Formats: sequence, C-alpha cells, structure tokens
Amino acid sequence: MEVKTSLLDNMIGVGDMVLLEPLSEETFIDNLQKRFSHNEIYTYIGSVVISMNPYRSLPIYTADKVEEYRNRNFYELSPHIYALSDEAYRSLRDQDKDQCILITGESGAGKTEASKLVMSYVAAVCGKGHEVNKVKEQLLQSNPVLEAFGNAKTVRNDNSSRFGKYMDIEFDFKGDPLGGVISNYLLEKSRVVKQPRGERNFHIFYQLLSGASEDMLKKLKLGRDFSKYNYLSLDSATVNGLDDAANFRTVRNAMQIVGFLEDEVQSVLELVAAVLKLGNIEFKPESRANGFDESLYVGDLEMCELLGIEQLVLERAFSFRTVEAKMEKVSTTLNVAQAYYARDALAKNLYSRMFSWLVNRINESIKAKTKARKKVMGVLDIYGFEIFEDNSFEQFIINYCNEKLQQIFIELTLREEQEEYVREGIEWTNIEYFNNAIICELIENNQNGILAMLDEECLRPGTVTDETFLDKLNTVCAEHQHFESRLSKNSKFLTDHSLPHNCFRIQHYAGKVLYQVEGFVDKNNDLLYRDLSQAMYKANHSLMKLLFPEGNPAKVNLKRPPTAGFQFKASVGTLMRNLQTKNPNYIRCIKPNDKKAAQVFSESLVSHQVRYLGLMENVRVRRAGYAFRQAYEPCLERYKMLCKQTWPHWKDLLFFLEERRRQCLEDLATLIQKIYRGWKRRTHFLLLKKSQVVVALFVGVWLCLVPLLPF
Ligand code: AOV
Ligand code: MG
Repeated sequence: MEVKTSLLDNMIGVGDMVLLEPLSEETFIDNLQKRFSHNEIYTYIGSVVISMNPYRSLPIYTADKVEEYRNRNFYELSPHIYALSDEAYRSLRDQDKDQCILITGESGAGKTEASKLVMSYVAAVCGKGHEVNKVKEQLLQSNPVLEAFGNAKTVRNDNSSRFGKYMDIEFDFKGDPLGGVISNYLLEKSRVVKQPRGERNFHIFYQLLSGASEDMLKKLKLGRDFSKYNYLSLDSATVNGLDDAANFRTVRNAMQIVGFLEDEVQSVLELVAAVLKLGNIEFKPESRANGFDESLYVGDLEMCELLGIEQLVLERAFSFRTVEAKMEKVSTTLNVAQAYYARDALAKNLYSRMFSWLVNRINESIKAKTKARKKVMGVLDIYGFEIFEDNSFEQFIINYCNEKLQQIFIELTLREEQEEYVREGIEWTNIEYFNNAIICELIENNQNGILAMLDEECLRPGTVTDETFLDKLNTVCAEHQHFESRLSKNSKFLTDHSLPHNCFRIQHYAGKVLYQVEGFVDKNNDLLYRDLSQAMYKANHSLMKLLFPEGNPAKVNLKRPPTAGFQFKASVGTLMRNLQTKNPNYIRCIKPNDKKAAQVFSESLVSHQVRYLGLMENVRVRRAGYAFRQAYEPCLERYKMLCKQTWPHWKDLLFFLEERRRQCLEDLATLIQKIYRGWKRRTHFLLLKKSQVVVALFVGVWLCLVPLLPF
C-alpha cells in the first residue's frame, strides 16, 4: 500500500505513530517533540488523534484549511483535528452511524478548544440556507454563554471548565443540522464563595463589573471595584490576555443570538449581582438574656431591593432553622457561624441553579423543531483530571468522571479489540495494559464503593462528620485488604502511615491524589435550609421563584433529595451508556508544559501523560492488528447483489456465518474475492446509495411519462 508522504516525513516526524520505526517510548516522545517544534500539533495513532496544546494561535484553522480537509479521506492529508471531524461527519451523513467525539486529557490540555474546533468545522461543512445557518449560529454561540458562567481561572488553566458538558448535535437525513441538546454535569459551585489562592471566581462576575455600562451597574446596584466584594478573590482578579469587558460584550451578543429575551438577560444579571451582594452580608454576635449567642443580621438592603424580598423575611431566614417532621415544626436559632454557613449555602445554590436554568433555556432555543428521526453527533468536553495542593469533594468527582472516560477508551480500543482478534481465530500475542476498572469499582461499587459509603454515612441517623466517614472508609478498605477481596488485591486506596490527618489517598490512573476529607459530607448532602428556599420563593422576582420551587409552602416535600454523589454517579452512568451506542472518535489532548507557555516541551510531563493515557499500548495494538474492519451484516447487505451466494438471500449467509463463525472465515474470504471481482466487472450503478437510486427511479418514471402528457 502506498503511504502518503505527509505521514512519513522525516523532517517533521511521522504523522501516524503506527508507522514509527523502531517503536519505543523514547521514539514516541521524540516524534511528538519533533512535530511539536514544527507546529505540527496533531499526530495519529491509527484513527485516534493526539493533540498537543500549542499555547498560541496557529494559522491552521482558516477557511482555506476547512476547504482543504472537506470530503478528503482521513489519511490523505497531514494529521489534523479537521480530518477527524470530517470523517465523523461523513460517516454520520453517508453511513447513518451516530457518532461521538470523546475528548480527554488533563486540565489545560486543550479539550475545550478541541471541542469548539470540531463544532466549528462541522458547522462550516454542513448544510446551507437561512434557517440552517441560524441553527448553526445558535449552537456555536451557546459556547461563550456557558463558558462565562461555568469556566474560571485556575492554577492549571486560565479558562478552566468547572462543569462537564455533553452536547448532542442533531442532523436530518441529508446531514443538515436541526438543533442540539446540552447536558451539564455537576458545576463546581463551591467556587462561588471561595477560591483557592491564585484562582478566580466564575468569569461572569468580573465580566459584568468590567463590561457593563454605568447605567446597567446602577440598575444592578453594583460598583466596578472588585475589591468591594467578598466573593471575588483579589490576588488574581485580572488575568493576562483576558479582556473581561470585551468578553462581556461577546456574551451579551451570544445570549441574544441564542434567543434570550432582554428581560431574561436582565433577570440573570440581577441574580449574578445578588450573589455578589449576598457575599457582603455580615452577621455579628448578639448575646441574649438567656446566655445564647445569636447572630444579628447586618445585611445589605440593596440585595432585598434588587430581588424584591422584604428585609425582614431575609433576616428571619438567616436567624432560624426550621426542621419539619410529619406533625411538628421545630425552629432553632442560628449562631454567627451557622448564619455565615447558611449565607454561603444560599449563594452556591442560587448560582448553580441559575446555571442549570441557563442550560435548559439554551436547550429550549436550540432544540430541533421536528420530531423526525435524527442522526446524532455527541461532543463530550468534561473537566480534565486535576491534582491540586488541596483536593476536596469536587476534585474527587472530577477525577472519577475522568476514570470513567479512560475506562471507555480502554474497553473499546484495548480490551475489546484484542478479544475480538482472539474470537475471530486470528493469531494474536496479548498486549498487556493497565485496566482502571478497579479504580472505578473502588469509587462506584454499590456496596462498598467510596460514594456508597459516603451516602450511607450521610443518611445515617446520629452524629455524622467527615471524620466518621473517613473512619468508615479506612475500616472498610482495611477489611477488604484483610479478606483479600477483589478490592484489596489491586487496591488503589492507599492506606500508609504517612497520610496527613483527615486525608485519604487514591492511586488514580493519572497519578496519586491526596483528598482532604473536610467538607465531603456537607457537599454530598447538599442541603439548603428550608427557611432560605422559602424566603427566596417569596421574592418578587420570577426567575428567583422558579429556581426555588421547594420554597412553595403549598408543596412541602419531606422526602430527602438524592445526594450530590448519587446524582453524579447516575448521570455519568447514563452518559457512558449513551456514548457506547455511538461510534467513538477519540481526541487525546496532551499538555506540553505546566507553565502555559508556547514552544516549551517538557519531556517528563509528556511521558507521564503518554504513559497514563495508555498511548503506547494503543499503538502496539494498532500495529499488530488490522487497520480497517467492517461488520458482516452491513458488508453483506451492501454488496449482496454482487454474487449469487448472497443474492437475494444474504441474511441466510449471515446466519450461517454466525453459526459457524470460525469455519466460515475461509468461505468468507473466498466470497469477498468473488464480490471484489464482481464489483470490478459491474457498473458503479450497483453501488449507488439508496437515496440516489430512489431519485434515479423517480427521474426515470417521469421521463417515461412525459410523452404521455397532454401538452
Ligand atoms: P482544557 O479544557 O483541556 O482544560 P482548554 O481547551 O481550556 O483546556 O485549553 C487551555 C488553553 O490552552 C486555552 O485557553 C488556549 O489558550 C490554549 N489552547 C488549547 N488548545 C489550543 C489550540 N489548539 N490552539 C491554540 N491555543 C490552544 V480544563 O477545562 O481546565 O480540563 O477543566
Ligand atoms: Mg475545558
């Protein structure tokens, strides 16, 4: 087979790692480095695309490039994310196969940028016309809106996604876009009230204060000065290269294109302002005659004016906690610490509910307007694996999600592929790889997984603290080690004596992470005092009312809501099942250095990622295996008319093949040869697609009818 020179150019390295000679980790990294230094940031492993973050804008995403890659075969041109996007789109359009684009890599590796590049490429090559263009524009403009409210600067990434996003883009039978559906996964809401050193709150806060007109700020009762707001960190309030004011204009424009009404935008911004004002509410201790310290609200009246809440109502909500049981109601007063806790819980809930509302509102605008069957391309962009100095519940959830995605990759590209060769009777030397199923199990097992134990602890009556949860974790995992159960044999729950106080450590696929247990119970419970939701429901603000439906006194629900961990596990499970029904396309993003710097290639950092992503094993399986596969059924169906054994009863042969799979391989090889010979002899007419045949028949019938017409 002729190999394209673009894939084997020695000067710029080898475009497809499958062709790399000799293959070792050293030559693999060398090849990446050589290509990176020539701005060749994409490299293939067969059909998998490795993408190195260049940390600077490269002239490789122009309209000319789009034209260059349009309708070209995957290996025809040099590696590019556009080639993968084109391949996925054409398979969806021409072969009617739903696709998903799985983008993985650690925080700052370039997943979000990659997802936007895929979307913009597909938008550029699919369909035309006023309505279609409107749909495309709305789909693309949903990105800046969600990034403003769901992304923030972290120490790893100046535009870090703090929520998981999966977007289904829907197409009609011609491949024209019809609309889309976005699913969001657990926003890191703790950021609203507190940010780690060197990080910021969500972009929208800074954008609003920097970019809003004087008039708007006056209406929202806000000032421009970040330092006036307790919820905004000051040590990194401005970020190099980030123009908050300009971005605010982009977001407002995007909201308009997506279809938000002016009133809705105003309501959302009022809630953003309300969160900032909540952060400025203060409480001071007040000693009562009975000796108890109660909190005294010294709040900001403006917040009440903004949301149409009576100050007395808010004051009461911050002073008492009412617990309702079946027949009785018990109210206890809050002390200062509890009042601050209630305030922060309200701010976090308000913001995250508003974020979910935004996603739903966008979905309402971008949803397909037809009920006809759709072809779907799913694009997944989640928060990347992260290890910080302090890792809490949020990192635990984020890293669990990354484990699940790595698991899909391992299952489909390493395990199932190798098993298939063995099943088909092909001579195969097993290639070893690390299967992270054991880590997923440690976290999500229904009986003794960490999430199940956390839930059990949260629902247990009596005094429950983070420490009691940690004790339980240690005891259960130690027990398993004792009994040498499956968990213990490969236990990734590390219990050595060097662990700091109140911590546990997990050996994740991408590295060891030390988790501080503080806040786990609280964040998993995710409870909001009913007094607060009732106060919010009383607001004279329609969006606020909508966000706190449980505050409606007519609808008191005594049932405990599901925990955050439970909900997350369930939604990730649904996502994984959904992804497995689609044809996967992988983009493996790699971060070249930890400094967010252009043209810096840290060999050790890249090797670490290559190792944990399982890329070497991926190349080995690809090299030893076959580059192209086709399932029996579509193959026989498509070529049935080319030889007499399959025409017209091709299904009989399929059944026969299934029955005697091994013995039939030779028969099949002969059959394929016959089909090939037949194909060479016959005209291309036989290979026309169904739709083309229908059109040809239609035109044919018309041509026959024309002489019979009376004119
Ligand atoms: P992430 O999505 O993988 O991290 P991003 O896609 O946000 O990472 O990329 C981080 C930054 O790297 C971007 O803001 C860009 O400045 C730069 N970058 C990434 N890809 C490219 C590219 N192809 N061309 C130019 N610059 C790029 V996280 O969301 O933190 O997991 O959670
Ligand atoms: Mg991201």
